[in-house]
This record gives sequence, C-alpha cells and structure tokens, in this order.
Amino acid sequence: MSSIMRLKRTILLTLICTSSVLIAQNTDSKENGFDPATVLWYDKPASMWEEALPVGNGRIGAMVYGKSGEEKIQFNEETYWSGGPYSQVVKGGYKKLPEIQKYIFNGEPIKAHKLFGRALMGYPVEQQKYQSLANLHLFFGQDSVDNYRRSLDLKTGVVTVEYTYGGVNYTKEVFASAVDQTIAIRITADKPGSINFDAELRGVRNSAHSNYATDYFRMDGLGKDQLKLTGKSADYMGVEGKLRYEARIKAVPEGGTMSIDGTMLSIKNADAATLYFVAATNFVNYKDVSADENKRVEDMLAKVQQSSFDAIKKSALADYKEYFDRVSLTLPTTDNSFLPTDKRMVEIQSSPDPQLSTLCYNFGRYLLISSSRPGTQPANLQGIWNNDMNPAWDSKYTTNINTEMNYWAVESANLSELSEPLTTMVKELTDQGAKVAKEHYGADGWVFHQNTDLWRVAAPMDGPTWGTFTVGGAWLTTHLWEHYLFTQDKEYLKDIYPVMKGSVEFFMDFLVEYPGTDWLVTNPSNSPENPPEGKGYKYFYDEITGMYYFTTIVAGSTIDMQILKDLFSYYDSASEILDVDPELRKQVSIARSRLVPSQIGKDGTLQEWTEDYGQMEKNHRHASHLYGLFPGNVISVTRTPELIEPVKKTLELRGDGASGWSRAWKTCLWARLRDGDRANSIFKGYLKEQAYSSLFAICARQFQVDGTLGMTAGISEMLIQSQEGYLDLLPALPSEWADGQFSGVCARGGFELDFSWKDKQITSLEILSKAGTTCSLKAGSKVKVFSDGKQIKTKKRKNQIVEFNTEQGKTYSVQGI
Ligand code: FUC
Repeated sequence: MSSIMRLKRTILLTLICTSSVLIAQNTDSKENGFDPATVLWYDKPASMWEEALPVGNGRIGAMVYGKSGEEKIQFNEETYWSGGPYSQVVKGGYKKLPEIQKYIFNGEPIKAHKLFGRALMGYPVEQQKYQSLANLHLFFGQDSVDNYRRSLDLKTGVVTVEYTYGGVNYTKEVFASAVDQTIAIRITADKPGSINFDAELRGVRNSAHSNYATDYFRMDGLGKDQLKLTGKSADYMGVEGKLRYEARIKAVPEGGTMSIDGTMLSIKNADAATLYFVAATNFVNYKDVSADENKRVEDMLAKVQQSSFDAIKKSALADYKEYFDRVSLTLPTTDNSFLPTDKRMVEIQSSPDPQLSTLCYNFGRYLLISSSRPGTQPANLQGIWNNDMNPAWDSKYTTNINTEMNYWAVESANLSELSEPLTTMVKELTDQGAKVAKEHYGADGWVFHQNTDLWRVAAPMDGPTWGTFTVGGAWLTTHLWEHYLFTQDKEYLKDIYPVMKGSVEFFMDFLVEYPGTDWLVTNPSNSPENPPEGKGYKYFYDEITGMYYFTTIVAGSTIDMQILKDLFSYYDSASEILDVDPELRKQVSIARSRLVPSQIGKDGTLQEWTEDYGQMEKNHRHASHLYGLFPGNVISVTRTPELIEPVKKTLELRGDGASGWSRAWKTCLWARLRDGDRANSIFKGYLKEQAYSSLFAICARQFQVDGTLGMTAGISEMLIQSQEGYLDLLPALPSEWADGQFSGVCARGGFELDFSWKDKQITSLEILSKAGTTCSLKAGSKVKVFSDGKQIKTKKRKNQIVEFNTEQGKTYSVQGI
C-alpha cells in the first residue's frame, strides 16, 4: 500500500474515530447502559437558571448550573416567603352583593365590576411572594474543559457534572435527601490532590428600589468548616415579614487543607470534598411562626455529621426510588433517543423519538417527588424552584388552572401520598374561606377563589377581572374526591368529608336563579381571565386605578356549572358511602339538576358562558369550559356524544398553541377525545415552543412547572383512562407508539396495572386490586380473566365492558382483551 494510500487511510480512520468519539461524546449508547427514558443530559453547562437541573426533597430544592469555572447552585426552602400570618377578609362586603348581581342580570357588567372591586375584593389586594433563599458559588477556575457532560438520572435523582481539565477527570454529584434533610454536593477527581476551590454561600436581596426591601441577611464563616447565612423575610403590602431563616454549608474534605477567610471557605489539594447544605425557617404553619430555625439547622447538621456520604446517599436514593420505581413506561426507541436532551427536542419535530415522551412522563413524576412530600407545602407555580425575589405571579398558588394541573398526574402515576400537601392546604383554606363566605357573600360553608399563598388567604384578589372566580376551592375539592376514587380509603373520605360538605353548603347559599329560567347560577362569576364579547362588555377606564380594563364578570360561566356538577355528584356519592346528611344530599341533587345545562352556541362551539357571548380573544390560553371533558367528568365521548363535535370545534378555534400549561391541557383534552396523534403533535409543539431545554415548561417567557406536570398526565391519559367507571386501555394511542409497556400505573377503583402492547394490540395485562372493588374493563368478547391460574366468572355489560369481582391484594391476568 503506497504511502499516499497509507496517509489517506490514516486520515480517514482519524476522521471516523473522531466522528465516532464526537458521536460517542454527543450521543450516548445502548452499550454503556444509557437509558433514554430516564436520563436528561447535555454537552454544555446551563446558560441560564431555567436550563439548570433541579434536585429537591419536597422541602428544600436546588438548581445546578454545572459550570466548571464558577459553579452556581441556587437554593430554596419552601417556607421562605414574604410577609407573615395575615387575613384579607373585608367585613360586610356581602351587603353589596345583591346590587352587583342585579347589575350583571341587567347587562351592566362594568358597573358590577367596579362595585365588586370596591366592596368584595380582599384587602390587601395582592398576596405574598415565594422567595429565593441562597446561592452557593464554587470557584474552580476550570474554564475550558473537555469531555463535558451534565446529566440528571431520574432513576436515582442524582445530578452529575463530568469533564476533563488538565488531564484529570472531575465529577460532581448533587442530590437531595429527604431522610437527612440535606442537599449533598460531592466533588471527586481521578487523580489524588486535584480538588481545589473556594466556596461562598450568598444571600439574596429584594432589589433595593423595590418598595418592600425590608428583608436582610448576614453571611458568616462558622468554625473551621462551615458557612452560615441568616436573615429575615420582607414586609409586603403592609404585611410584616415574620420569617427568619438560617442556612449552612458544612464542608468535609478528604485530604488536602481547608480554611475560612471571612465568608469564603477554601479547599486545597484534596482528593475529594463533600458539601452539605441544610436550611430552615421559623415557619410552623399558616398561622404560626414560632419555631426555632437555628435549632432546626443544628439538629439536621448533627444528624449529617453522625453519618457518612455513602450512607446518606444510600438512604436518600432508597427513599427516592421507593416512589420512582413504582412505575415504568417504555415506548419505541430510535437513534435520536441517544442524543443530548436539547437536541432530541429539536429532532423530534422531524423524526420520531417516542422515548422522549417517556422521559417527559418520568420527569414530571420526578418533579412531584422532589417538590411535594407528605408534610411539606404543595408544589407552587414553580414547584419549589425559584431564583427570583419578585417571581412571576409571585410563584404562589394560582388555582384557576395551575395548582390543579400540578396534581393531575399524582394518582395515576402511583404517587398518591404526594397529594397530601394539597389536601392539607385545602383544609387550611377552609379557615379564612369560611370568614370570606360569611363577610363577602353572607353565606355558610367556605369559599376560595383564584390565588393563595403560604398564609392560606382566601378572598378575591388582584382585581374583579380575575377575583370573581368563586369555584377555586370547589375545583380543589374535586382533587380530594379523586384521591378517594383511586385509593378507596374510607377513613380518608371521613376525614375530608367536612371540606366537601362546607364547599357544597357555600354554593347552596350562593347559587341564585337565572332570570326567566329555572336555572341556578353563580353570580358573580367568570370564565378564567377570558373577556366575553357581547352587550355591555368593552374595555373601560377605571378612574380609581387610572387604568384600562376588560371585565370577565358574568353570571354562570360554564366552568362554574361544570365544576359544581362534579362537586355535587361527588358530594352525593361521599355522603351516601358515609351514610350521612341524607336531607342535604337530596337538596344538593335537586340543585345539581337545576345547574345550567351544556349549551351549543350559534357558531357550533360549546358555549363558554350561560349567555352565547362571542370570544374577544379567539385563541385564549384557558379552555375553561372544557374542564367538563378533562379533568372533569361532565362531558364524555360515550355519555354525551352530542357535545363532542362542539367541543372539537371549540378546540379547533382555540388552536394547538399558547402557553406550556395550555398545551398540556389540550393534550389531555384530545386524549379524552381519543385522538392520540393530535395529542402527540401538540406535545411536540410544546417541546418546540413552550419548554426549556431542561424540559421545564414556559408560560409568558417564564418558568412554570404546571405544563411539565400536566404533560405527564396527558401522556398517561393517552395510554389508560378510568374516569368513565371502567378501565380503558390505549384510548388515544399515537401511531408512533405502536409497541410499548406500562407497569405500575394506577386507575380509579384502586387498581394498579401492568400491560404491554405490540402493533397497537394489547399483548399482556395484569391487574392488581388494591381495594377489592369490582373491576370493569373495556374488552373484546373473547376476553378471559384468570386469578391464581384459574379462569374466573365475568359478567358482560353493554359497550364491550366486562365486569368481575376482585379481592384486595389479588392480581388478575387478562387474556384476549
Ligand atoms: C393564570 C394564567 C396565566 C399564568 C398565571 C400563573 O393567571 O392565566 O397564564 O399561568 O395563572
């Protein structure tokens, strides 16, 4: 072989190698056990906070940028908010209610809007803000590195950053431990004595010019191996900041030296180093801030110091996997599945990568496990992750879609306990909710509107355009009932029954007759944030605030009617199961029958309001009047077929776009319409336009966790549904997902399923009965059900439903479905 030939071959080989290395570097491979369904990875650091990777244990959270020069890890503690215990209740507001209602019935919405604004809004009109707690800066000074890779392994909850610098391979691992209440950061290298960095734990200030910069913090070194941060929360809207906090970094180097100079800790020539972050506030609950944040931190640190990194990691992962490993979903893998996650999000627009849907499904489960644990606060607008002292929408609890969406997947995703924080918040809201019911509406029971915060305030806030949404509490109460449907836990039902009853009692007092009909309506009411087009509705100038507004104020929005239809029928079932309040039950079912029926507008869509108003905003992001199809149970393909075309027409006019959460909702809605390809195409559009490369959802150029959690529900809804009272497998299977497997997914009635399919046909199905209820399953005529290998009796019902009794704890295998 001539030298030229040899030279050409060497060049070719080098090219192949480098490209394979490049490919190897930029694609992962089956060979090294990479699982495209459970690992997010990137070949460069986060360029902004929204691209950082999250860890959390339900109470404390962190975002890891993965930088090699100056690493930044941003921390949160879920109870660090502005303000302190306060009330928004305005005494005597109810005296103006009849006048407001009259204006609305008389077609004078702007007068009603203004009077509502003056008499029924809560005060202060704004609520408190979730705050960022601290930033840890690690100065490695290793700017240009090779073989860079950062990843989040959803199977373990560990964020890993790896790279080569100066011929040494460095690895950083970060994870949160719910067992030891710490976030651990471990830095290692494959050459002894190579670990050198400075560390500083910095507080975060409300910007000096903001009118509520009354917070402060103090940074200190502590002893030989700790950094300490203490501070107080900001006053806001006249509510004094009552929260004190303390955060610590405890450093444990192996080898090398460690020193502290002022607020800077330095580690030199160590073989490895571990940093432990702990933090706490004096928050006990929404009306009590008497805890000792310093003692809490001391106790947590003492526990960490008695343990070792390996033990802490072992128990943290075991605790995390106890939740995560309950469910596994597998969809077809393609070559693109091995690309970095941000590149997969681009490539899926032109060629299939179903396992990216699996990754999104699992990421949603991960975020719930990391932001909502029994005993913690519910996941707020950003879960628990927020780096801003003035976050969008205060990163609080918006309940005219957002907080609800956060929990749409919790039951089917086999994470039922993680709904406890939401249940507790709803219970806590009944406190001020009852005072608001009395003073603002002259009604019994409790009411809650479209926003709350750490302090569980419940009055209308922000303005009448948004605050006239009176069914926020009722909507949240349907989640409590859903928890019962999935668990069949009667003790739980007894415990939450007073919440359901209180919400029903409010509406039994608040509902009024719609003039000229026998219908009962909410008045005032709105279809969230969507201004009707019709008589009396126009933009107007409000001389008090000096601003122009549109109003959404109506009587009997369709979403109100649908939520109350669900609440009333759930109440009916609950009181029957518990055999209590038969008289109230009778009145409630009469009232339910008088709620405004679903109506089809002159444009063939489902009417969004009792009146057939037009749409001022054609592609409005909220699809509130489709609550009844999803997550509600008022509209269905089988029970209300006459409404399906109007619903589809409504969705066609709304379009497949808008914010991340809006697209997650539409994915769920098209799944309920049994159109998997439409749902899947909306999912891809979401990845393209309304998701960060971190798979965090976007709303109005802001991070919002609801879209991500809503997509987890949407993906599940394409593969299994049970809202109709029977198990329905593959109801909306996208054509790209022809083969797959889904195990550990839960269904109403207390069932847990393992099933797989090939060429869109179910090939195996195992049903675990966790509550011993009767199982109804949509199946073909040849279906056979076996228990302990023996075929059991089944009853065929209409619509291809087969029914069989089950025993608690028994698994049933189904063939010929
Ligand atoms: C509602 C939505 C907004 C945003 C906010 C948090 O107001 O209409 O898009 O998601 O909640």
